[in-house]
Amino acid sequence: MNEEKQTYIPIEKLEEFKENKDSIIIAVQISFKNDTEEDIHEGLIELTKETTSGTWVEISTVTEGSTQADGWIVHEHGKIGYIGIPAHNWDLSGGFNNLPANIMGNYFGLGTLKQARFLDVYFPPEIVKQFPGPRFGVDGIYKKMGDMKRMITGSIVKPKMGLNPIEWATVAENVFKEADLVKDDENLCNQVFCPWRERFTETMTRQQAIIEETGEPKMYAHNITTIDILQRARDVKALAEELGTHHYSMMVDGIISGVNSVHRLRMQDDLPFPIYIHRAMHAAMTRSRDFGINFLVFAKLFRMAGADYLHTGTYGSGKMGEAESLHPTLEEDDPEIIPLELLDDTAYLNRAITKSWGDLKSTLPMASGGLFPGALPRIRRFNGAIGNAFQIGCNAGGGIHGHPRGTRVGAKAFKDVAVAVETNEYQSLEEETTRRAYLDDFASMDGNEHVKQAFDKVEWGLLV
Ligand code: CAP
Ligand code: MG
Repeated sequence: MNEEKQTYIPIEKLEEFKENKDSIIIAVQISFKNDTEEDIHEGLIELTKETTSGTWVEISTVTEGSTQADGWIVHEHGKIGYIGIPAHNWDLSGGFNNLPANIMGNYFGLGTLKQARFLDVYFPPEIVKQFPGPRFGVDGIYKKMGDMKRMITGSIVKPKMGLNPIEWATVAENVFKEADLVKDDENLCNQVFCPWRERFTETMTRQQAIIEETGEPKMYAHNITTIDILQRARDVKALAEELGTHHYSMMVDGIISGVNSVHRLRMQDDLPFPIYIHRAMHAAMTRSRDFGINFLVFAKLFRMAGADYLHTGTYGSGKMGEAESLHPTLEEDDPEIIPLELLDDTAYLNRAITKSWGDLKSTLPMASGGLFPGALPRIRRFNGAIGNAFQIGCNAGGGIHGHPRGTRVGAKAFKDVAVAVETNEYQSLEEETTRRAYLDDFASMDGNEHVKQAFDKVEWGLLV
């Protein structure tokens, strides 16, 4: 079967959706035997049995009642199968810990399958409404950021490991003097060289002074990915209360800690702080075209579980190898069919975590990974094309600390570009050439040398 011709039909657009909308539906792409239509159908039967109630051979222990847990094929589309799973197969009392084995479990290991990619999932409203979703959501986060009418600009302190608390907080302070958000990196938590209490105290003390001096909203996403996340969160809250500050989010490496950990954190009403989900390790599962899980699945689960912020890629503007471009398809509201590769696009992910979904608030997309000041105009354009305008957070580590004039100036360049692309004049420019000319003129103005240095830096440049 011809791979590049494979398209994807969103689950809710299937002709059979209506009669299956009270069940869980998963979309999986497989390769089986010679990939004829018959082979794919046979492979999907194997997969359906393995992920619901069956096994590799017929068994004598099936009862009339046990068929209530059987799965079925809803629709077949090339090498993609849409599989119905009874909603009661998810033991909701088990939270997200009982879900993966039902929708992304054994079938990846079936020796008969030559490919198994879990592309997408649909949950019936009866299930979705059992989950809290983000406590703040995009609007709540922007409210915390003073309802700024631009992209939220942030930085990851670099070097990501090895600095002592004073050194780390000093880098953070220089970011806070100009930009909005600072975060711990994915592997920094409570190492001996940078204990969390000292880092949090030094950082928040400096942050508080800048907030008092400038009146500007700031946010520190502090990594609490540890053995007992809830205890750490409570210890952080107690320390913050001692310091008299609350401008922080609880950052969790969500893939590593598990969606259930995020859900449990969200359910703590004595911890009413934003939850920031970093997705470290996701690429071990999401990049392979052979066996893996599309990040879209995790994005939906993290939104259900309560993620206020979620890393979802950079619309192909950064270092994490997304060879992606926004497909015109997404400029339509609700496409009937899309190119399969669009499922991995930041654009599709960001649409999924911000569009209306039951009573769940939206999750703020965070773009990160090889960003720099000149990358922001393109991100803003793509984010606008899916209808989200300036509502996105953009983080740069190397793209701020690598500025020729250091962190503070790099952070200023990053923030100043985010401001520049929000002018009505810039937003009215249709052509790439006129957008580039506008920003080059902006960078050439007196006082904007720091922006010009960023645009001129050979590893950075300007993407419009
Ligand atoms: C970026 C980053 C981010 C990843 C996240 C890093 O640093 O801090 O964690 O890029 O990627 O450690 O690489 P730079 P994603 O800005 O210096 O690249 O959002 O795709 O999960
Ligand atoms: Mg990082």
